[in-house]
Parts: sequence; C-alpha cells; structure tokens
Amino acid sequence: MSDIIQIVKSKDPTEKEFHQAVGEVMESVKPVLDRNPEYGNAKILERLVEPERVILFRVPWLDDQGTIQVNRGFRIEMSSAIGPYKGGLRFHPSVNLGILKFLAFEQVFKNALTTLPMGGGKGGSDFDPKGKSDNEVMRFCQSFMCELFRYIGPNTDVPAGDIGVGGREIGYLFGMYKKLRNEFTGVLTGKSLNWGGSLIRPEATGYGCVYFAAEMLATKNKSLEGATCLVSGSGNVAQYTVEKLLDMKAKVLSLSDSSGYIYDESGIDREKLEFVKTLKTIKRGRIKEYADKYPTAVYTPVDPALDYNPLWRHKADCAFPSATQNEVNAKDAQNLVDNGIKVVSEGANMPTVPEGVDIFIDKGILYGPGKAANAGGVSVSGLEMTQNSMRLSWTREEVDNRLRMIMQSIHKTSLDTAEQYGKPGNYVVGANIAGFVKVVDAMMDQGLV
Ligand code: NDP
Ligand code: 2IT
Repeated sequence: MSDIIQIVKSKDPTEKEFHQAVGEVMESVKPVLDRNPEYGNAKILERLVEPERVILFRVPWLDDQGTIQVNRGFRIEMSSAIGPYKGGLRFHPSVNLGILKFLAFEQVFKNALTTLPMGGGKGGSDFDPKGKSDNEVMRFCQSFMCELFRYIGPNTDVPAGDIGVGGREIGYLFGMYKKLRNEFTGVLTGKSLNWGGSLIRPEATGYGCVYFAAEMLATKNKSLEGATCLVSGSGNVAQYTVEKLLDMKAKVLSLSDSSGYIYDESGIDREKLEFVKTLKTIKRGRIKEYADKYPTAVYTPVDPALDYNPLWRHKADCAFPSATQNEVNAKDAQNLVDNGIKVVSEGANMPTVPEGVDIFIDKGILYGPGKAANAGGVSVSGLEMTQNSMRLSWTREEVDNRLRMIMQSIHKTSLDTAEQYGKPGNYVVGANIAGFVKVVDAMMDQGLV
C-alpha cells in the first residue's frame, strides 16, 4: 500500500493534491486488501491510480480586444468500471493535471456511492472566467468544446459543472456540441430546464450536503433546528447549502469568497440569500458587498500573513466548507474543535487537510467527507441522465425525494461499512471502503482491460 503511494509520487512528483487523495483512500482500504489478496494479484491499485485516458488540448480564443488568448483544456477519464465517465468541468486559473486527477480519483468512489451507474472523470481549464464578458466566456467555451466533443457522448463521458462552470457555461458548451455532432443528446448535465435539464440539479449539492449533516445528527437524536452554522464559499454549493439550512430552521452565520468572508451575527435570512444569489450569479460581484449592504455583517479580507482562516475561529455547531480543496488546515480544524463544533459536512471536494481530518475523527466530531456529503450533485446529474434517456422530466418533489433517499442511503452505507470494519462512526473509512469495493468488484468481473 505504501508502495503505491511511492509509485504515484515518483511517477508524478509535482501532483501533490493527487498524492493526498490517493493517500487518504489507500489508508482506508488497507483492511480490504488484507482480506482480499486477489485484489493485489490483479494489480487493482496500480490500475486505479492510472487514468484510463487523459486528454490535454490547446484552447485558443479571441478576447474582446481582438487579442488571441491560449488556455489549456483537460479531460481525465479515470474509470469506466461501473458506467460512463462522469464528473464536472472546473474553470479556474489554479487548474492543472494534479488537481484534476485528484478530483477525478475522488469522483470514481463518490459516484460508486450514489448507487447510480456512473464511472468517474473530471476536466476543465486554467481559464479564469472572472472579469470576462459573456461573449468572451462563450468564445472560450466554444473553442473548448471544438476539441472536447471528440471524446464525450451520452454513453461515453458526460461532463457537468464545478468551480467556474455553471448554467451559463453549460449552455455555451452544449450549443457547440449539438452543432458539431448534429444531435440533441444528454451529453452534459446541469442543463437549463427548458432544454433537457433536471429540476433540483442546481440545488442538489448544497441540499444533499445538508441532508447528510441531518442524517449524521440523527444518529445522536439531534437535528439542525436552531443549530448555528458556518458556511464557506458563496457559489453554487454554498448558496443552496444556506437555502436548505434555512428550511431546516438553522442559523447561518458566514459566507466567503477568495478575497475574504462575511460574518453576520443576526443570521443570513432568505432576503439576504436572494441578494447573494443575484450578487454572485448575475452581477458576478464580491462577497464584500454583502457587508456594504447589511450593517449586521462584518467583512474580513483574506490576510496572507495568517496561518489559519479566521472564518473557522467563530463559535458554531456545524461547519459546511463549500469553497475549495484544503481550505481547512490543521489549525482551522483545531479552532473549530476548541469552539465546540459538532458537525462538519463537506460541500467542497477534499476541503480538509489530512491532519485536520484526523483531528475531527480523534475528537469524535460527526465528520462527513466530501465524497459522501457532496455526492448529491452528481446524483441528480445521474437522475438528469435518466430523465434524458427516458425523454421525460420528473417533478421537483420527485427529484428532491430521490435525492434525499440517495443521501440517506450513502449515509447508511458509509456508517454500516465503517462498523463492519471496526471503525464505528468513521465516515471516511466507511465511504472509502464502500466506494472502493463496488468499483474493484466491477473491475474484477470485467477482466484485464
Ligand atoms: P462556484 O464556482 O459556484 O463557487 C466557488 C466558490 O468557492 C466561490 O465563492 C469562490 O470564490 C470560492 N473559491 C474557489 N476557489 C477558491 C480558492 N482557491 N480559494 C478560496 N475560495 C475559492 O463553485 P461550486 O460552488 O460549484 O464549487 C464549490 C466546491 O464544491 C468545489 O470544491 C467543487 O469541487 C465542489 N463541488 C461542486 C459540485 C457542484 O455540483 N457544483 C458538486 C460537488 C462538489 P471566488 O468567486 O472568489 O473564486
Ligand atoms: O464534484 C462533483 O461531484 C461535481 N462537480 C458534480 C459532477 C457532476 O457530474 O454532476
């Protein structure tokens, strides 16, 4: 097992997020490998850490000044053991191969946990949508799809959104795919409602993350009613996390973006949430403007000199990290614990560093790792694929009920699996093992491919 991490590190020494994601899963699945020597003989780990296919391409586009810009495009087709490759596209200047490989690797096990037939993939670009006009975003998306279209399809690889890719980008990407292929198929999820999208897909990751937190609390006969909550990020996942927390009568105290965070001691209510949705999705503004509008809120800009994030130093019952990877370091985790945190439910992918995860688990915090807690988004993407292939659409209630049932099932599977492997209450071990076994058994059935 430590061999495999050494292999990964020596092959791709700079991909530190990928090493981290592989390390976390390998640590958890050690007992499965001990019980099943046939997996070792079949070189399952060596196969799992090597993407089935990596596509890297040039994305040239013209900005509004008529200047040529060149970005990098990627698609990592990680595993098709249990279904077509499935996973989002991220547009952010930090995107590189290591980040997308970590995300694709996580996606494989997350998708297995959903109970739906989806393999794992991820893609994106180092393109930064911030400050770009709609026309620039459209031209970029069209150029990106002019290459990507060769590799994807409704039964092959079905991308969706992630950081920097929302409804607007999915629309432009879909338009170009349709033109190039001359066919109207469910090749992307997160589409708009009137051309093949599913109700509840925009809400799904945030809602699902709150359903997962509620399930964890229910094991202690507690609920979210009256609970104080810290949320980071202010994008898609953060917004719908806040919305569902309000439905559950919790009090939400914070939101953030990469420039800073707001703390609103009077709580973020529905009117304030609507302001954030418009600010972020339509005006594409900064979270600082929340504090300019609402005097009950204090804005704190990011201070690069600090070795902790002051957002996580506020007292609260629950934390929902919903921005990006490694946004909760060991000090942040300790600060949360010192201030009495009871639940951490991860909307983002791998937002807590491994030392932070250890702190939560040692202290018996109800800790839902991203690959379980944020699986609601890809689950409803799976439901969108089903509706597309049946050529019908389900009601809001129907999709939301299915989402809730899937989150309950992921919670139960993770909890039961952890118990079975002698780690009661450890959702990290439970989720990793349950996802891993499903993928690995499919690989064993399908032979050496
Ligand atoms: P959005 O682009 O809608 O929002 C991202 C938010 O996170 C913004 O507030 C952004 O701030 C902040 N953020 C992004 N990068 C950084 C960074 N490097 N440092 C600090 N803040 C940052 O993305 P989503 O809400 O869709 O995604 C958030 C997280 O949830 C990601 O980890 C994603 O992988 C994960 N996720 C998303 C799913 C989905 O369905 N969308 C499903 C499952 C997981 P700013 O505007 O300043 O960049
Ligand atoms: O990380 C994720 O699960 C996503 N960005 C959603 C993927 C999807 O295919 O809906």
